[in-house]
Amino acid sequence: MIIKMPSDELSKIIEKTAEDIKNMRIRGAGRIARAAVSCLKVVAERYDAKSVDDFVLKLDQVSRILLNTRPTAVSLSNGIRYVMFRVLRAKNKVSDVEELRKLTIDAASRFIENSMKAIRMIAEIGSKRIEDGDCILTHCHSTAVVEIIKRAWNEGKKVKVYSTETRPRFQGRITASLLGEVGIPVTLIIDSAARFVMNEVDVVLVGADAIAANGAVVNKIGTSLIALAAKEARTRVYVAAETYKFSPETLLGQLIRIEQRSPYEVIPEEELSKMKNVSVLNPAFDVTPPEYIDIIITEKGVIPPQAAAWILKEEFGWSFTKDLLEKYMTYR
Ligand code: RUB
Repeated sequence: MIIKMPSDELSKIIEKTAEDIKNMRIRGAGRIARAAVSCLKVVAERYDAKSVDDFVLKLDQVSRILLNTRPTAVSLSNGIRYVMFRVLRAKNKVSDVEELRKLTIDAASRFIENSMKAIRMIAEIGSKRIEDGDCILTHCHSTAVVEIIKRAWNEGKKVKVYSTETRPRFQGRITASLLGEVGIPVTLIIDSAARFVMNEVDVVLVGADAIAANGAVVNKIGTSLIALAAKEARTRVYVAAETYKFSPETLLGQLIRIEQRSPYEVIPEEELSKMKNVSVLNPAFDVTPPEYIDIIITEKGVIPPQAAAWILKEEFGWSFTKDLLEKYMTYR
């Protein structure tokens, strides 16, 4: 049964989700996408719409609020598109708001279910690429990576892990504690120690926030330096990413926007204010070129980065230009 909610209460839920994503209380590309789509689902369930147009307008407004939270996570825009594409396609065909409401709730639930299933598949496929005795280096905190390593461990592979602390927000501590909890030996290192340990490492395994059509991977700042050190040491680099992290815009030559965060994540405001002529640059992500990546592990299987365009074709079809612009790029 649909329980409608007063609009100010609903606004609070929307604002809280957007704030939680922006402030990184909800973080990691997959979780961001699921949280945004869950928010659309709550709006669909609870908004007291006067008409079909009013319902669509509300979903559209909420989509835009959510899209403004973290610009790099393509999973977020792809999640919103997944739902909104279906809403816009059905809008003129449904008999009333309730029919569209149901369709929206179903689409949102399906995206969330598929996303959870994708992580399980990635864990299953990715763990096959880990061998007994492997030393794995990871950076930041990726759910997909943690699930692969845990699965490999549960299959009896005695791995050990180096986890970078991941300045400035220290997500590496989350990775270390999640892996440590299940018994995996983890060594926390400062980010700049990656090259120091690289000769010992068998596999660098990282997640992704976005993947471009040419196979370039956008992930936590520092990933590209680690990949560079890995290439020098002839260490393999694996990326674990659900297919909804692949960016359709990049097929049309657009670049993925890199989020710039507050300088005060790097240095406290009081300290910075005492310095003369010093400013701070705090990009949240960087781009690792495809030549530095051996494989991308997706829920559809393992691909070389050069096959990223194939994944996009599977997801979005080959009509890159007019259709793609009209159907998928309204929400970005
Ligand atoms: C998180 C990060 C993760 C990817 C993949 O950055 O870079 O490697 O998002 O994560 P932030 P997942 O902490 O700034 O969100 O596999 O969980 O989607």
